[in-house]
Order: sequence, then C-alpha cells, then structure tokens
Amino acid sequence: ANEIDPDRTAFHFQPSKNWLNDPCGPLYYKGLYHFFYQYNPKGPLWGNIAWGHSVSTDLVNWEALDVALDCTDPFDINGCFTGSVTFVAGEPVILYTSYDDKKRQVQNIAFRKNVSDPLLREWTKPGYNPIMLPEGDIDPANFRDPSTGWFGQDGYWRAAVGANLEGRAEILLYKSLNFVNWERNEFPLHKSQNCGMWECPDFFPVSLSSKDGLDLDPSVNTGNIKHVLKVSLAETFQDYYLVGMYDEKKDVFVPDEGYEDDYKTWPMIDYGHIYASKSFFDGKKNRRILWAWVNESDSVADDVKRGWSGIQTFPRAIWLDTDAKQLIQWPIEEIKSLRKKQVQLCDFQLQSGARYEISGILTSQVDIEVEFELQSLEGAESLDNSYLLDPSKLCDEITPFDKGGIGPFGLFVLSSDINGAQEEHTAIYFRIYKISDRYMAFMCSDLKSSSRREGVTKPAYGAFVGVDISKDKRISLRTLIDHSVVESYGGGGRTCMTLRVYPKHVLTGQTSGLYVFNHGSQEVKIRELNAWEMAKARVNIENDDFISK
Ligand code: DQQ
Repeated sequence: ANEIDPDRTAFHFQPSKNWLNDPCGPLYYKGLYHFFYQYNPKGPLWGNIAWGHSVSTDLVNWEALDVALDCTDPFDINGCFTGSVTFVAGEPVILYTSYDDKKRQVQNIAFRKNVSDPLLREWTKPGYNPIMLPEGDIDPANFRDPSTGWFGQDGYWRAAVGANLEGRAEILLYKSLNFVNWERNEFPLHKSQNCGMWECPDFFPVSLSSKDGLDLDPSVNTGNIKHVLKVSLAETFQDYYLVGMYDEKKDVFVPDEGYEDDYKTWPMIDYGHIYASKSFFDGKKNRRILWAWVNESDSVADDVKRGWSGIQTFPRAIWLDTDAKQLIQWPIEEIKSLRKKQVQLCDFQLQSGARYEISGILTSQVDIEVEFELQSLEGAESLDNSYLLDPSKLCDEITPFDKGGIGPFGLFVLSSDINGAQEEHTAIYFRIYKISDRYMAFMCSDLKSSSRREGVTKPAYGAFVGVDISKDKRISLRTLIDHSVVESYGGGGRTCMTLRVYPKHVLTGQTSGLYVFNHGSQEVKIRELNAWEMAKARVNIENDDFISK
C-alpha cells in the first residue's frame, strides 16, 4: 500500500481503512494480545462510533476481527465511546460510555457472548444498561470514559470516570460489589478547579524499585509503589499525568508534594501530537504498556481522499524513573523483530556546522538511536525562566539553523533537502540552556518547514528533558520514522514527542534524506549511533488470515 499511499504507516497500528481514535481496553488473554479502539466502520471521519478489534501474538503484527461493539441499542444508539476491559473473576468485561437516545452520556457494561472463544469476537450488551447515569451535579454532556476496574481489599470493585461538575474537572470514583450495580463514591478520585474536562482517565500503580509493570489489584501491590493518574485534558488536547499515593480507605488519589493545581506544571505523556492514551498490564512479560491515539494534522479533504484517518503510537513499555517523579517510556522490545539493514557510527565528532547524511537504508521506515556527548556545558546560553511554563513558545522562536552555544544538534528526518528555503525538512533536536544557574536540555521540533502540502497544521513542540545534563553531559535521542509519523524518545524515554509529517516530495516518488547535525558553536560527539531500516509489519491487512486458519 505504501507505493500508492506514501502516508500509510508500515509498523504503526491502523485499520485497513476508515477512522480510528482512542485506544479502548487493550489486554493480554490466553496467548493473544487484543486491541480495541474507537472506530468508524463507515468512513474516514469521526462518526458512527463503534469498537474496532484486532488481535496479535507479538503486538507488532495484527489481524482485524469484526467490530466488537456496534451502536444498535437505545442506550448506545448515538455512539459506543471510549471504555476499558477488566478481568472479573478471570473473565474479560467491557465498561464503555455511550451517547444514548436522550443524548446523554451514560456508562454501560458488555460481556462476551461465547466464553469458549479465545478471540473474544462477540459481545452481549444486557438490556439493563446503562449502569451509571449522569445524576445530580454531573453534566450529561461530559460524563465518560470508564477506566479499567480494580478490586479493593474491602471486597468492592472500583472504576474511575471523567466528568464535568459545575464547570470543573473531576475523576469520579464508582464502587460495586458485583461489577454491575455501581454507586458513586463520596469523594472524587481527584479534581481540579483549573480544568474543565478530563477525558480517558488511566490510573495504575508503578513500582519504586523495578521496571516491571504492576497489575491493578491493591492486595498484591502493597509496599514499594506509587500510583499514576493520567488525564486527557479536552481544552489542550494533551495527556498529563500526576505521580502520587492512592488512599484506598477514602478512595482518593493524593499527588506528591510539589504538584500545583495547574496542568502547565504537570509532566506530559508526550509533548507532541498524541491523545487519549491508555495503558494495560501485560501478564505475559510483566510490564505495563501504553497506547495512544495519534490524530491526523493534514486537511480533512486529504483524509477523505486517502480513505483513512488516525493511527496509534507504537506500543510503549512504561515504568517510573528512579527519581520517582517521572515516567520512562520506551518502544516495546518486539520492535526489534522488524529491524533489517543497520548503519552504525561510533565516537564520531560532529564539528560546529556539521551535517552528516545517514544513507544506505530506506529513510521512510527507520528506528534510529543516537547518544550525544558534550565536552563541557560552558557556552550554554542563558534563558529566561518564563519559558519553563511555555517551552513550545521557545521552540517556535528558534530554528534548527541557529548558531547556538551548545546545540542545536539532533536529526533531520523526512527531508527533501535542508539547504533551500523551498525544501521540506523536519528537525528533532536539542539545545542546552542555562536557566537561573541550572543547565537544562531543551528538546524541540518545529514543523513549519515539514510539508509544502496545502492545509497541513504545522505547530512547534518544545519540552525540557528530565535528565541531569550537568552530571551526565550526555543525552540520547531515539526516533521511529514511519512515513507520516515520527515518534521521538528524548533522554532515554523521559521526554516523548510524536509528530505527524506529510512531505510533498514523497508524492512524486522522491526519497527523503536523514541527517544527524550540529549547528551549535561547540563540537558535539556522537558516542554511538545505530539506525535500522524497518520491515513492514502485517497490520490489519484485508483478507489476512495468519491467526484464524
Ligand atoms: N473520544 C471518545 C470519548 C472520549 C474522546 C469518543 C477522547 O469517549 O472522551 O470517540 O478522544
């Protein structure tokens, strides 16, 4: 398909056609990974929202199954929105939001129809739905996205639901003895006066002593753990998270000290273009894996022409950093099965002004990892601390061609040429700054010159990377290039930045350049660079039958 559609991805999850948005209830069950997602079976734009469903043995190659939930009942006639799957006494059970015949958002339950079907293909929606209603102070237009449930030591199930109450965002907590009859808890799990609506809450424990993932059950999660609450803020279309403690008695989440009730100070799952992320515990490999929707940012007319819209990030393993303050995210190890031809550089000096082309591999499908080493931090430019709360503004004001003190250095991807003003190029790069006596690594990607196509939104994304650059004097960048998506992991996965890039030059068959560069005044050393050309995965190919036969 890539020959006729150069934007279609080779190893990111997307349906064979039509619209996709939020991940819903990813899970591992009896040797298979399942992935459900918001899907329009009838076209490439949002609407007729159902749950798409695919299965995989390795999280890389996927086979599409029939739609798992379709909007056929009065309680979900206007859309089967986002939800999750919980194992209740070993059985996978769906909780999902719907838009009912009275135009209210309500929560429903669904069970699988045939308990001996390992593919979990068909689902039954009992007639007693809905099971949670927007009562009292809950705005019926803003009550959605039930989280995966967890079982408390008091014998009650819990699930979190996003809501708007009198203008403020709350994550409501519901409790149930049997997973069917739910009651709203006296306190919300968390709330904010400064946000209007939190969608798609994700709530999970993380270990303080290992990269292993933890399942949700509090009875097995005593001791050395913290909890993470992720919210998708509708106002900014970005995912933020808080690290803290879960008070199981009151059923409230208490963020760690230092958090203010201001999302601008909160860490983000990704500083680029993702939304509605959701994680699950993978019992096969004892890890927690995160998925997130990557929306298109080209014109609607182009989405219609192509016949599809929306992809998922590559699945990411997530765990808590040793500082106990931020998450680390890293492409799951299964990605290595797609690696083909490799290019390597070791101890390679990048002089001031240097641009080095990585050639000999297909540059539209690449996994590249670079570790940069700095000689010293003297020479870093000073920066006003007002940028700390608005790093994207900084990215918008600088360019990858500036001759900074230390940096800009990094990668040019999907570029026709980087010299001419009329050419297309996308840089993901670092620049080191000194802010009130502290050295900080800044990561930036400005899409202004990424595409010459009409109707493409091309923002600038910036973030300060959570590494101690004065201690290490090293910083790494890993980037997955896959046609129209570029997913970067800065500082060993502490700062992620996903971009949509739609080069015009590829439409006429021109190949793209991939470069590592240093435009700063000071020399930078590449300790090691590895780039692999990536094979095409089998992702939801129509009439594919690698599992069912
Ligand atoms: N998308 C779903 C909602 C959710 C939103 C509808 C987030 O349930 O709040 O497709 O992208």
